[in-house]
Amino acid sequence: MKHSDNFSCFIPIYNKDLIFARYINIMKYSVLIVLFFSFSMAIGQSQGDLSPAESSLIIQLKSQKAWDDLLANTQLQKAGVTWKPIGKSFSLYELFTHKDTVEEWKRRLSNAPGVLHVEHVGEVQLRNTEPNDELYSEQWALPLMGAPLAWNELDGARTAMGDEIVVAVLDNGFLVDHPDLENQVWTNPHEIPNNGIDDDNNGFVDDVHGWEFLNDGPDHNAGSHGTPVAGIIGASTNNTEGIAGMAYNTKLMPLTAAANSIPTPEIYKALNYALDQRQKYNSSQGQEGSFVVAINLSLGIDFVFPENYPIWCNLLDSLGKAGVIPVVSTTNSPSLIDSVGDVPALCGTDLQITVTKTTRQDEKDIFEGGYSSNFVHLAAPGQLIQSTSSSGTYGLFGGTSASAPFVSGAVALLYSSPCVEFAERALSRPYETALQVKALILNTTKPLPSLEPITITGGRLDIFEAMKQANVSLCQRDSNSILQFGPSIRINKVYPNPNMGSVQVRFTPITLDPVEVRLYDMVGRLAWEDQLSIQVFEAEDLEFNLPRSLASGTYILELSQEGSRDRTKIIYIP
Ligand SMILES: [Ca+2]
Ligand SMILES: [Ca+2]
Ligand SMILES: [Ca+2]
Repeated sequence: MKHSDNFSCFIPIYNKDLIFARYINIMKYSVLIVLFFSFSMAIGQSQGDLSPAESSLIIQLKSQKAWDDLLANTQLQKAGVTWKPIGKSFSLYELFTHKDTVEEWKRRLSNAPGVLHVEHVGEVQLRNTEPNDELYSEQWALPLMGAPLAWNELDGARTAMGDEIVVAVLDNGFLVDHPDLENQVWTNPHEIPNNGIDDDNNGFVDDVHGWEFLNDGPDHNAGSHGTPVAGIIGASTNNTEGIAGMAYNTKLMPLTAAANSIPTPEIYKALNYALDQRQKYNSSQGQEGSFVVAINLSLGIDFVFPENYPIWCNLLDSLGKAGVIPVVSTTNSPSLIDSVGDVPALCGTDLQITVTKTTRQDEKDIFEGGYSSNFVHLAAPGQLIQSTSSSGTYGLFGGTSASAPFVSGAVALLYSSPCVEFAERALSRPYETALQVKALILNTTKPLPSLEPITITGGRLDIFEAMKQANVSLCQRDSNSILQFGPSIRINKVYPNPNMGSVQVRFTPITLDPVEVRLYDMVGRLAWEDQLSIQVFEAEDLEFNLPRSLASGTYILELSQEGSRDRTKIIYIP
């Protein structure tokens, strides 16, 4: 039935029951519609079946009088727009119009006198990210690290540019058809299954879901170690089954070295497999390979040093250069690893993150877990961890092997940050971007006294804190200013901005030493510099005058202390 919205001008609509009444009346008086076709709508004719409140706007006015004036001066009624008040004291109304005309009404009403704001009706989601997985209530470690809050923003599935995020799981295999893992298993998009051909030319025939390196084939065994590791990283989350995984919705690439004691050549082949996937992805801008962002190594050799295994360290370094963060469990022996030896923990490559374990009490486990203020970056829970098991069910898992997967999952989550610039850089500058992600994880750990002297950060993984800072650190900041780990100077506010010469900067210094202030023009030339002393250690206000000789325009203001710097844009209008 074609119709004109004009008709409804005869039916004052003030509540939803009456909207229904509008429907009834339309049916009843449909013959009248023809008569009112001649009413020209103020902003075009609507088509299609009439339904109540096809689309709606909310309008806020300066006063009730403004609303009355609006009604008098616009042809809201004639055009078939209906409304109902929202509350009495704010001059707020919800307007109902046809979806074809809603944008035009929004534009017109926004410009009308006495109108403060016009907005579309939004759908509000309950901020309940606690997943519905059956065993979630037993997964104490996830809320401790703020995972449910981080899941408000991050799901680990894709980058802002749509790249599918993959974590490689180098382990003794995981049960790929486990009900909580089967949907998370990575599928090689460039390999046709079971045709006996190495379609993507990576040296592995029919490697549709990764590779098993002991028997050299595409089928994986169900490792009693690899299965819980995979589940902690990325079990299907919010699927009413089993557990939640840290990475919520990331793909898991099984790289299986099918034994409990794995010869290093198998490890190296697996590292090469992941490296090849990511290098191809980088060089082809996503046309080939896969976007592997981390490789989980809940494994190692105790009582050896990097000089015994330089090739292993070298491969981890190459992975880092390609943008793959190696996440490594330190030994379960409660030892200072610098002294006793631990590979690959001691490789200490740029990108690697080495993890020890904390207990149910959120303390360093004194009975288990290596430590080092030079090589172990942080801790994550590693005791009484509920995860997927190789029998196809669930069970408790523990040790540093349970800790590293939480960090791998966190890396994957951060790559799903809703920032296009970051996602673009992840392909054009994979190494620098991965360094940013590593720095973000390390800079946002929860400080714990028991970790303070014996790890690099003195803290335990806090993914919510990392998520909160991701938008600033990964997205807006000049990447150079956050590549270093450690205390960093922060510009909190510049005012007024634009300014006419006198600038106040509120910032957080890292020492009481003088701060270097520099101004660069938009092509990066130094326009002015000074050194200013500061008074207090907390947030500090710095006030200075820019030279009168400076041309008006936009500049980059940089504050630096001890190699740490922060920058922001300022506009100077002398
Ligand atoms: Ca292949
Ligand atoms: Ca094939
Ligand atoms: Ca689940």
